[in-house]
Amino acid sequence: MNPTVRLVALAGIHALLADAPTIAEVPVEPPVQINVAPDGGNIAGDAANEPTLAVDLDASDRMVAAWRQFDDASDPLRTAGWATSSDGGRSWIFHGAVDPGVFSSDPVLAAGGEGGFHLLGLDEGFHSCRLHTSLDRGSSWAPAVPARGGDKPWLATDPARGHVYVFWDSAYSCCGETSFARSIDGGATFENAVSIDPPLSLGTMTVGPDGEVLIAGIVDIITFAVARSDNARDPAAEPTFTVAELDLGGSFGFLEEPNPDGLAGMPWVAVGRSLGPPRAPVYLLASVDPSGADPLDVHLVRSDDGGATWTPPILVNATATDGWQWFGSLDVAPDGRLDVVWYDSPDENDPGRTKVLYASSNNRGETWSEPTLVASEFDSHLGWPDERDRLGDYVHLRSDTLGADLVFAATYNGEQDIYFARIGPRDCNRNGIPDPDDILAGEPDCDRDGAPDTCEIAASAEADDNNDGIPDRCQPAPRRPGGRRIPGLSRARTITP
Ligand SMILES: [Ca+2]
Ligand SMILES: [Ca+2]
Ligand SMILES: [Ca+2]
Ligand SMILES: [Ca+2]
Repeated sequence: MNPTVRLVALAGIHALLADAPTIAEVPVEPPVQINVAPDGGNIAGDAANEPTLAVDLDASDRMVAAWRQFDDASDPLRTAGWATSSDGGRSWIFHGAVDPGVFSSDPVLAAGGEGGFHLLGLDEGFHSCRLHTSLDRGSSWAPAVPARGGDKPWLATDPARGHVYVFWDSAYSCCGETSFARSIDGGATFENAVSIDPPLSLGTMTVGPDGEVLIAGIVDIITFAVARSDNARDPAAEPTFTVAELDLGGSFGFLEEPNPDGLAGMPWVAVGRSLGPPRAPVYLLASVDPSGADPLDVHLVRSDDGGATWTPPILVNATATDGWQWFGSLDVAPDGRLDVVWYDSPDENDPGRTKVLYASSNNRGETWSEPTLVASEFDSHLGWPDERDRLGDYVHLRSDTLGADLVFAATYNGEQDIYFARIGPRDCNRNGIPDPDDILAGEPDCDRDGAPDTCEIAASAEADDNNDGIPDRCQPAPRRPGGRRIPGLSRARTITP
């Protein structure tokens, strides 16, 4: 079933274009299922949730997704399922488990340098993690290395420095009270774990423009926090953290009716990159239970001084405050635009009725666009895998110049499956101009599929064996001696001499 899509007007998705209108439509492509059979059809009887996404740093149409894959929804065994796309998420190849038959949970992906990817997984027993590294753009994975860790792990990379960072809940730690470990050799080995005081849990992590490491989490049920390290980037220093405790205007959401045995989402941290001053505003966002009858809303706070002071809580889902706004997730675009998605379950008599919405802000979170529908209604109560009554604990949103890529779990087949959605115009060469406009302006698209040739070659979606920047299958046909073209061989294929 294809979720229906509608377009709504909202502010500023074209903010990079000097002459762009301030109101623009946000196109959303119909979600595409990722955990599919080779023919693209649904695999019946499985369950899949907690997806994560990483985009190749050198070719944005090349992506890797991973998730908790239960091959049998009635069996608690899950593995790290993984899939790749070479066409910007329009289609996916599901490769199976990274470690077939081996328990792995809570997968988190991050891009490394030179087409590399890292995949962190939680081991059986929930007190250690392993890191897989792919040096072939997600096509295969090297054997995993120990990565310290523990339950509710998160992963971030600093490709410029070759650093890989792992964060986890100190209550489920591999090693005493610790919750953070660093690799300074591209994920080959990890240093001794360090602690963060006070300890944070259930968090996410990112790396800012100056190599600062930022971790979001909770200290207790009503206290959110952002931990910051300014020396993790220095390979000679042992990483240390300062922790800012924050009031997000509500308590941490979990065990809520749309997701009875799971979280209402993770606390997300993001940092602005090019707006300035301030150079790098820091944001924390989560679904929280505010005071009053409303069970759950998405709230955001911002710091413009590196985490010393923070704004009061800002309501993100301003036009849909009834019911549960859960799985609130945040990322920030290169120009500073904030992108947020959440699962919207407004019916208190039928809390499983859920759709996915998106909103953006072009003024550092002060005001938010009207929500755009990303994925039409499904029942979040369907297809719970054996272990617990939940649709996982999170989804994953990755912003770019003109929009965002989302991986999420939904039940359109009557069971839990993983989907990809493109929100906003595609900009595969990251020049701030939508692909169709680049093509209209002369960017070659020899197969007329709407994707510029340069992007398709970069993502290895098209072969370019002679390195001339023209996809081989668009190459003029070889000539016979005498100069006549061989009939029937123009664009589709070439002759091998
Ligand atoms: Ca399925
Ligand atoms: Ca609400
Ligand atoms: Ca472009
Ligand atoms: Ca093309």
